[in-house]
Amino acid sequence: MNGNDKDGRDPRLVQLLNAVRGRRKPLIQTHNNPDPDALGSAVGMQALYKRYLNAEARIVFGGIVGRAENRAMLRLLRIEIVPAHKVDYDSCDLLTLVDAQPGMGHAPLPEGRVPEVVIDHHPPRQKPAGTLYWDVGRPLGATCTIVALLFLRNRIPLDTKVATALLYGIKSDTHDLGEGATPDDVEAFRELLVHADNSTLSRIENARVPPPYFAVFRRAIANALVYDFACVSHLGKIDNPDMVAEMADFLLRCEDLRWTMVTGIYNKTLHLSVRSSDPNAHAGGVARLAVGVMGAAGGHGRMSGGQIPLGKADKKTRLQVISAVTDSFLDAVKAKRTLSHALVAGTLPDETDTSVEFP
Ligand SMILES: [Mn+2]
Repeated sequence: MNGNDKDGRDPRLVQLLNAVRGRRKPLIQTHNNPDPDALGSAVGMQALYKRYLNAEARIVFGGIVGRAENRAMLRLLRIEIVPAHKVDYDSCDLLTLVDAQPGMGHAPLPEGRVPEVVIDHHPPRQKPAGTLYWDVGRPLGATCTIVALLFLRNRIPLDTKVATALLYGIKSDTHDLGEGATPDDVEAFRELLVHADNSTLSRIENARVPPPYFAVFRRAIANALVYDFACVSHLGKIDNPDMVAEMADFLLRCEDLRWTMVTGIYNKTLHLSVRSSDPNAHAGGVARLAVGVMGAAGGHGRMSGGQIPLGKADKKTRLQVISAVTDSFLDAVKAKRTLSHALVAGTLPDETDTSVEFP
C-alpha cells in the first residue's frame, strides 16, 4: 500500500506503536455519559493494545450510560467499562482519550494527568506537551472511523465484536452516513459491514425501553414552547442525562422548527442539548452563548450540548438559570420571543401543576 513501511504498516500506525511501545497498563478513557462513538472507538483501541502490547486495557468512563441503545451495545457486545472513580490513574502508564480532548468540560481527567494518546474528530484544541500520539481534528464524521482505518489500512483482522462496535459508532454519529459523513467514513462503514454482526446491530438499534421512558416524551411535549421557529422544552429532573439530546432530536422533527433546545437536571447539573435543522448551523456556538459563563458547552454543525453545575442552588435560582439559558438561546438563534405558543395546544402546564416534575 502507498506510503506504508516494509511491514506494510501505514505511517499513523507506526507513529502510534512508537508512542505506546513498552507500556504495560493501558487505560482508555471516554467522555462522560459515553455515546456509541466513544464506546466503539474505545473497544477498537482496546483490541489494538491487546494485539500490539499484549495488554488488557480497561475502558474508563464518567457519568452514566443511560440510553437504552447504548446499554444494549454494552450488554450484547459484552463490553466492560469501569467508572473513573474506581480507577487508579497513577498505576496506569498509558492513558488514551477517545472522542474528546484534554480540557473539554465533559471529559475531566485527574489534575495534571496528560493522556499519552488522544484520538478525536472534534475541532482541535491545543495539544498538551506530554501527548505522544495526537490524531485530532480531521474532519471525519466519527472517531470510530479513525480507529477503523487503523485496522483497515493495515489489514489487521477485525473480529465481530470490534467491527460491530465500530460500525455502530459510525452509524450513530453520522446518522446512518446522512450527516457529516466523509468518503473515509463511508469506506470504513462499508468494510466494517462485512465483518459486523448485523442481527446484533439491529437488536442494539431497536433496544427495548422501560415504561418511564415514555413519561419523558410526555413531559417534553407538554413543556414544549415554540418561539417563532425555535422550540424550548424543560424536562426538570431526569434520571438519564442522554434524554435531553434524544428529546431535542425528537422535537426537531416538527416541520415548523429550525432550532430546538431541551434542558434537564441530572446529578445537580443542568444538561442542555441544542439541535438545528439548518445544514449550515453553528450549534456549538449557540450552545456556548446559551450557557454563557455559567458552564461549559461544545458541539459542531447541527448538534451541540452543554452543562451548568447547579450545586446547592434552590428552586428559585434553578428557575432563574433555566430562564437565562432560554433567553440567551433565543437571542443566539434570533427567534422572536413575542411569537410564542405551546407546541401542542392545551398541553402547557400551569405553574401549580404538580404532575410536572419541575425542579
Ligand atoms: Mn463522536
